[in-house]
Amino acid sequence: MGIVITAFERSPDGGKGLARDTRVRWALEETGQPYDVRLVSFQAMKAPAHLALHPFGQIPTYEEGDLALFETGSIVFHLAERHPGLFPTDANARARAITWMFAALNTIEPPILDLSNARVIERDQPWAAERLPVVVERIRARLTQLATRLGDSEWLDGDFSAGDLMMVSVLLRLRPSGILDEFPSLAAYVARGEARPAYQRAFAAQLAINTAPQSKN
Ligand code: GTB
Repeated sequence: MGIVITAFERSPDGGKGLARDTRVRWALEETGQPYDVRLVSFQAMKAPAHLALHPFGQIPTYEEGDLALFETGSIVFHLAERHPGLFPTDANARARAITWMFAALNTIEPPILDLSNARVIERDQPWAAERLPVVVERIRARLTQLATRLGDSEWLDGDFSAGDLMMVSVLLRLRPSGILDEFPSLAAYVARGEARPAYQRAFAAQLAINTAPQSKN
């Protein structure tokens, strides 16, 4: 069996590429791995067959032979480790690329997720209006630090790596908020990521699914 990932049958973003299968597709494209996609509905995600693959009932999952993975960090790490294209060969540079993957997922993504939660899930809470500016300021503080480190470099540490793939993927989620545009160097960094042919292929593949006419069954 080749590689099979799961994705939303219909992403709530309508194909903007913000659902997390896009970063896995991107890693597969960067490493030149062919893959198939199994589309799942929200209902199917919570059913036993999918829960056996993903204990939290989410997408994406990754299957390759008898290996089943969940968590995009783990999936991208797996691909970067097994195939050339996403990790440097030098051991220390590789360790730093892994560090940036963790930084993206553990330091930058959490406040960005807080913003989504504040805007959507917590919107009707009596304290929502007070919380929102606090969350936005926390993001700005992190982006200021990240922009300082990036400086005028093309990528975070030498050549493009899995660390950049993850960081760009995480930052993309901010674009609809307008906050990314407050940081021109980071907006340009994200645009460089999006311009990569592998990203373009990944984006086009998820867009095709999310804009295809829906079956009436
Ligand atoms: N930590 C996990 C990982 O990195 O793999 C998180 C996985 C995750 O949150 N998956 C989401 C999911 O399955 C889809 S990506 N949610 C369904 C559920 O939990 O029931 C999150 C997402 C959803 C929608 C948009 N959007 O519409 O813009 C963006 C991102």
